[in-house]
Amino acid sequence: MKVGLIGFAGAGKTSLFQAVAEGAGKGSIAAVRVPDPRFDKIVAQVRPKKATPATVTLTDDLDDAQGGTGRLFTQRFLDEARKLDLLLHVVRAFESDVAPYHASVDPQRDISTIEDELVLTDLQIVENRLERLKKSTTARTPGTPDYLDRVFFERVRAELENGRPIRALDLTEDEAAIARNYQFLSAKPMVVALNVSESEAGRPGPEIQSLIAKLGSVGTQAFAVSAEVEREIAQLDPEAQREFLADYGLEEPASARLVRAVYDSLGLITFFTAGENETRAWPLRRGSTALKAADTIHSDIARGFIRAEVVSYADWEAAGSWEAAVAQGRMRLEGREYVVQDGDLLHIRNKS
Ligand SMILES: Nc1nc2c(ncn2[C@@H]2O[C@H](COP(=O)(O)OP(=O)(O)O)[C@@H](O)[C@H]2O)c(=O)[nH]1
Ligand SMILES: [Mg+2]
Repeated sequence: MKVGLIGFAGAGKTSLFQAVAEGAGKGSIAAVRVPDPRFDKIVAQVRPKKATPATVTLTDDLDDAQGGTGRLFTQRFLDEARKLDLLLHVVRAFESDVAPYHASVDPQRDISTIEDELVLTDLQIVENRLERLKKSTTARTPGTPDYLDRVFFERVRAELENGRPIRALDLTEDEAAIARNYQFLSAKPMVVALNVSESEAGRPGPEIQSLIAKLGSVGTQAFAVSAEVEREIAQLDPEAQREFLADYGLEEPASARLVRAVYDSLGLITFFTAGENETRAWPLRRGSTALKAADTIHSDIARGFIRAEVVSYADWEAAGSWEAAVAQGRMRLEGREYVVQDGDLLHIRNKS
């Protein structure tokens, strides 16, 4: 899953990136580990040669949104943003005498400005497409792909004109497929990181809290973070990290909050494969089948799929090991249509 940081210059994108890339700060792409105590327990029990946690790919290589007049997004930004699975909007919510910003600090304004521009960008694509469909005779013939596009785009145009992002619409499977096909930016899930001042690092003020609640009520995950504080903490050794987090009243580092918001927004769950050579945690879209899980591991395993051996995490934990769970009759054999549950341990029997 590819997540890109977007926002104005000086909002704190690079600071947040460095905080969650564990202080490494090398390059602008990082595999951010998904914190999961269940995975840690499985690894401690299995003691595999290699333990691979689930990760989310975070990139900080998009152009800054341009403050002032003119277009907000560069062409390069648009091209890169279309490839992302999720947009993570870093919003400036801290005052500073030393770090410049193009305007006064106003998180709500910045959120609306960026959202409006995403909507406008999609609206132009929709209008261009409708213009071309006007000339198509098949667009007037029910059942043709052009016809379906036209009906869908006319509805989307009306919504976009009212400032509603495509992600806020209830789409059928077919409509969602069209939206994906066109890589609409306002259709992509968005998470908002409110970059607050040091003093609010652990306990954001009432304004920030109500903004988070407001965003949540329209289905946008948001969290507060002090990128500066977290970047400094990330550079410490683990022991000192825990102390400083506690001092700020933080229960977990920024990376954990970020990943949780991303996971929720994308509708992801985690399943595990507990091999002696490699034990691994895998992100998977909620509602996916065992066949899809097999394909996530390797397309060959999906092709040769016979059955999935499944132990739920609760059963694994109660039994203490895979073998014990099997001995207690807790291992189930499931077919390709089985809907994988969060925490399932899977072993795919396959012909490959
Ligand atoms: N006081 C304060 N300064 C911050 C914070 N986050 C970022 N900055 C500063 O703001 C400036 C811009 O931050 P940067 O991460 O480069 O923003 P970007 O342009 O969005 O990548 C830098 O000087 C940072 O040190 C914060 O939470 N508090
Ligand atoms: Mg930057």
